[in-house]
Amino acid sequence: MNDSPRSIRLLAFATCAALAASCGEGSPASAGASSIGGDARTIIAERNLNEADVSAALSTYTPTGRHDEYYTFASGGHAGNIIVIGVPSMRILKYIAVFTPEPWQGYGYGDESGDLLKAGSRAGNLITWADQHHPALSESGGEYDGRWLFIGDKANPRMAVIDLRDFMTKQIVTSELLQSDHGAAFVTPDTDYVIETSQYPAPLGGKYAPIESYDAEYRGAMVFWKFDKQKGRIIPEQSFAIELPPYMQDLADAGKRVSDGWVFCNSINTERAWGGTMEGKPSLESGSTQNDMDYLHCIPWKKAEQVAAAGKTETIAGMRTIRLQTAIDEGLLFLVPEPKSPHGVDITPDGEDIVVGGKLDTHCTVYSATKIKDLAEQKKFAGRDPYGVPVLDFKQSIRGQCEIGLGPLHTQFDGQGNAYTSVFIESVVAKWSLKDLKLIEKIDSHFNIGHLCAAEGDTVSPDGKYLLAMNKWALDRFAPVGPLLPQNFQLVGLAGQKMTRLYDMPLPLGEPHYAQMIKADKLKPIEVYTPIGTNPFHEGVDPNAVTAGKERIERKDDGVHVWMTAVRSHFTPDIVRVKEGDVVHLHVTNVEQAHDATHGLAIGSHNVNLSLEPGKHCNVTFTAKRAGVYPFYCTEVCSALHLEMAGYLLVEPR
Ligand code: CUK
Repeated sequence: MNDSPRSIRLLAFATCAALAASCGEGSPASAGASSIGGDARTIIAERNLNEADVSAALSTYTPTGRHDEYYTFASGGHAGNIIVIGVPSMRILKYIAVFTPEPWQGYGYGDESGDLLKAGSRAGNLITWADQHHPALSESGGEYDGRWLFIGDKANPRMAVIDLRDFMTKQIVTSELLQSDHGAAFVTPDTDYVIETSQYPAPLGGKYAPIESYDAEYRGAMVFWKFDKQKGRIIPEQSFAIELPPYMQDLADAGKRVSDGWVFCNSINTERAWGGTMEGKPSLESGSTQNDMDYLHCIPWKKAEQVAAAGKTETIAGMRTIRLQTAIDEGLLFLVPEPKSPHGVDITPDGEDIVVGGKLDTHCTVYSATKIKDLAEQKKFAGRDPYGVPVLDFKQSIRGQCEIGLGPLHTQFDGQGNAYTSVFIESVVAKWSLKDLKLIEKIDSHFNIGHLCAAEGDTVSPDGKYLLAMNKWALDRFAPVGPLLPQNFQLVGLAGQKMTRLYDMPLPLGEPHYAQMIKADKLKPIEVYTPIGTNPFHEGVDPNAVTAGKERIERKDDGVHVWMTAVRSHFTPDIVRVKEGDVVHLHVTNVEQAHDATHGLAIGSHNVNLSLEPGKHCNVTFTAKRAGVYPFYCTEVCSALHLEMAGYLLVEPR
């Protein structure tokens, strides 16, 4: 940890040069015998490595027991989880279960985690997957504070709250106001609100309206989920939404510093195309790309918060909603043209510049928050959209444009005045200067980069140093695994004169889209649950927590209750007798406080699978439908007598 990557790199070059000199050119490795794990010089020759390879290896290699400098929290995409990755080692540290049941963590297999997943039901359906795009770390004063993480689900618009003390999902909320999201999650600089914006317009509140009434009945909306930092929970009753015109709102970013109090959101399909290729209409793809300009949405959310507090809302599907006309009347929504099918909108560390990448454009357009606010406040409008929303003049709103390359998407910052933009079609990361909007350098990505993520790169004080290129295509980068290929995360070093590629990491479980990278020392994870009997989903000791000596089995009106403890290497009780058809309520406490002394509890044939970290309490309810003898046992190797940590569920016939 005391060696900076830059000094490591310099050392690497020095070492390499010395090695190359002493090796002599093309000195052949001795045939047959391998020197892997032996002499460095020979390994370099044998593995056919060059200077850059060795430098990259030394920049990321992390000896045993040494911790990473950064955590990256990447969306797990379709897998509905979060991937925690150490940087620079690129070692996966954990998957955090969010929207999908996860057996190792017992997530979705106990009463409370089951209820959590049920809270994310939509249209009466329990949903067991997600399409996660954008994780957002909680912020204080525009800095990551290491306390919470949020993520949305594009397919089934929901918002999840993850506690970074125990890396567990604590809450899932959803509103039928929206039928999809994409601009989610984004937080305001003090995490007062977590923002979720719809992508595909639909009648608000989960209603039906014919698609022919798209212009009149279909709408977008931006939801401001109120986050209570004391409780660590979203408070749906204190949340509100703003109705938006039926454009396809895309990514959003909350203003900071100069632009604090505002949120900016892209849109595509301002043409309001809705497909119908088999009904003689143009495809959505062609219908939505007719206009040269779409609209950046500029929303003063602090003002909107006051309008909502004044009760100028209508409750739709349980959500206090500021209707579009009210938003126009109260000065809560302004549009600014933005070039052709924009995608990313990212605000500079000082909050002054709003960088927009156009998928079908070659520029990043840099808007000025000050100019936009002035035009909005002075009501200097260039016109109105078909819904009467004021439109600001493009030229008067921008500071300039930077010629980037084909298909700029997302931008992050290094705190040294540089911006880094992912360029999808050209498949590069472009580094450019914010001061004079000039391109500095490009580095190839393999291949077709989507998002990128620099160390604390969207905060008020980015660190530079590392950047993660999140590539959609891997093609030939890894050993072939059939037609479905992993994504490729490429770690890029920013500390040197030039950007350097340090590591390729295949990501084989979903399309992650976005990640955020935070300095590791900002997190303060707990080691065990204290006091013993803590229920992580309730906070505090569970009313059914068990202490040693108080284990018991009782038959009650609602079924058989079993209060059980787990400790190396036994469950108490280890025989559970019930009758065929009984509802069984199992209350299990791991009464240990030793670091990493985790037990599991599996009961065969009953879909019961708990993870019992030290001090944790779990409740699970199941029905013993069929008479029989069912062993139960600990699923985490916990001691030399782990195999003996077992018991029997005896289901007697009626
Ligand atoms: S993203 Cu969601 S389509 Cu560029 Cu933020 Cu991948």
